[in-house]
Amino acid sequence: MEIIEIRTRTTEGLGTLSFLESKKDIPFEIKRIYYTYNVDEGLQRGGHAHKNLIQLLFCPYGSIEVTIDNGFSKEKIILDSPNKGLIIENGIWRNMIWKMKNSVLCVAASEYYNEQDYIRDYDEFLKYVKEGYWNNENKI
Ligand code: T46
Repeated sequence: MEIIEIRTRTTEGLGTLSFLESKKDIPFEIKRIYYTYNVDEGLQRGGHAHKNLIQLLFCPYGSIEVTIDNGFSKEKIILDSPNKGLIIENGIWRNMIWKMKNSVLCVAASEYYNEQDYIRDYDEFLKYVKEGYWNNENKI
């Protein structure tokens, strides 16, 4: 897990622009972008880990609490600023709670969508962790 500050330029009187580049600001090539919106306050999404996928999460509008869990410990991160990014490696269980209605969650992903890459059962996730599937390299 890594929290990054997304590069940002403010032009006087014209607002602010944030940007990031593959392999410069984040440690992977972006193969996919997706975003989640129209979500009511208090709703929770996620509840899965990825076998191989690495992602950057950021919230350009609103406030979203992300809980990450490596099978040993959990940590909560609030994405509440457009220039704050959270890199989540593979082998990490995640949940996201919408702290503000209509908050937008944007994700840059290292791989194309592949349902086979998901672990959606928590006990199965713990089994992968205990068997050393990720060699414990991705501990929080
Ligand atoms: C993650 C968190 C942060 C696709 O068809 N293509 C896609 O690229 C994605 C991401 C999803 N889907 C389908 C799969 C489901 O039928 O869209 C539906 C909703 O996906 P899911 O329930 O997995 O959404 P979240 O918000 O729980 O999780 C998503 C990502 O799936 C996941 O990788 O890390 O956002």
